[in-house]
Amino acid sequence: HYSFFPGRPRWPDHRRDLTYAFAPENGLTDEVKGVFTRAFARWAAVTPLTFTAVESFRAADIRIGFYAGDHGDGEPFDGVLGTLAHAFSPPSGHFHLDGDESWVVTGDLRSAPVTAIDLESVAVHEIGHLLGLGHSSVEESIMFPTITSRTRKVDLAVDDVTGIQELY
Ligand code: TQI
Ligand code: ZN
Ligand code: ZN
Repeated sequence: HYSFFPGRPRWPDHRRDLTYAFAPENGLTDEVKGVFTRAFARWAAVTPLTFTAVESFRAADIRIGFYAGDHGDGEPFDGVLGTLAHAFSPPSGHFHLDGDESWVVTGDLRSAPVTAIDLESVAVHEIGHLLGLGHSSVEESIMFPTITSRTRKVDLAVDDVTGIQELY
């Protein structure tokens, strides 16, 4: 079953059209950016929320960046595997991914390194957190707190949709 963060934080009614931007220093390719666009679209399809990419990192509601190790927010990343990414509850908008992971953007996961992690799967999960969902006890849920390397899980389960629709 889905859960919310303590105090049930969410983006307020007057902030339904959210913007996102990528840390300029990451110099991400359009292919990588497209993974996030697809991940946002999965949540937009089941909520009144919209997500629009903007150029200004400073001005964006949701700020996405890849960082290795200590990156200044008191929650350092830990190298390969372990913590893969973290996102903070609304209305923080901080979405950080561990730059030391072997992120898989496209192609065959089976031929990827054993430690490879599917980027879109993690993005869909972290966006759930950014919107106010905690973890779920339902194994099929995107918000279930386990991910296996070289596995792709990107479709929202009924439990995810029920949870997010209770919030928005
Ligand atoms: N990052 C944790 C996560 O996103 C960070 C975290 C731990 C957390 N406890 C939390 C975030 C409580 C919000 C609330 O869950 S992670 C998974 C999953 C991670 C884990 O790197 O461990 C995914 C990132 F669900 F598979 F465990 C992505 Cl999909
Ligand atoms: Zn961080
Ligand atoms: Zn999580």
